[in-house]
Amino acid sequence: MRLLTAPTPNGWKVSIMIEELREAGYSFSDLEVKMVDLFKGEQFEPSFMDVCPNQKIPALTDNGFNIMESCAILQYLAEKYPSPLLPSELQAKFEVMQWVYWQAANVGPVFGNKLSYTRYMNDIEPAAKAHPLERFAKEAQRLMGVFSRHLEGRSYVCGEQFTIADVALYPWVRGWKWSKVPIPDFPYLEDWVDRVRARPGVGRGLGYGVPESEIDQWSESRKASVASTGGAMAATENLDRNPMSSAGKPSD
Ligand SMILES: N[C@@H](CCC(=O)N[C@@H](CS)C(=O)NCC(=O)O)C(=O)O
Repeated sequence: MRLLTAPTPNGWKVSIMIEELREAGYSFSDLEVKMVDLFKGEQFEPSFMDVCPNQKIPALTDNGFNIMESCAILQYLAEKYPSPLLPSELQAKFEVMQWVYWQAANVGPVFGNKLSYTRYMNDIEPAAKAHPLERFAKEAQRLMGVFSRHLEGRSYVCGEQFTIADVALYPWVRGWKWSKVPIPDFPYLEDWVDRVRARPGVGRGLGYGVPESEIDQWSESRKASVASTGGAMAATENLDRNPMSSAGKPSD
């Protein structure tokens, strides 16, 4: 099995999953982890695009089968390696899956956009950022309100059992200081972040591609390096990196 990843929220979902499955007794002795250098643009190289046509990490190859999209990879691993991370009974399973979909459709894109306008969009005037910043900040706040209300009386997303719904949500929510989404405004989120962080598998998963001393507290030089990587990736002109773009470009 080969994991193509990078030290980012979507990448950490899968590395946390692998380490949680190790906690559940699976060995992953054949696992090869390849760090993809997003700053150098390795996600646009043909060898990466053969595995992941969407040009974004993470991606996984398992016995010749390629799979992309972090949450699809979580479900694939959860079904291949049965454990309490994903119940098999239909309704219990979909109690988990609805939150996985909620993360993929809402928290990931909204936090990603909020983060881009907060930290990375240095090539545009502050006035041009004002509307998207307000929009994504308000939606991120609304989502965290939904999540906090749901967590009342629960240790994890689906009750007392840690599942792939927690795995999918945690890397984005833990980065609230970086994306400047003030989760301390909500009563149950910080406790959940601390509870998830305390799990040994989660700690090891967060260490993929990151020096141990920087797992919880980035150095100033790391912040600057992540900001410049993010800045290059978020730049609107770089959205055009599609081999078909000149042929397929819509006219205004
Ligand atoms: N929906 C995708 C999103 C993946 C994604 O946005 N990955 C980012 C890193 S967190 C990436 O590879 N960015 C590179 C780029 O945008 O060029 C997933 O969940 O896997």
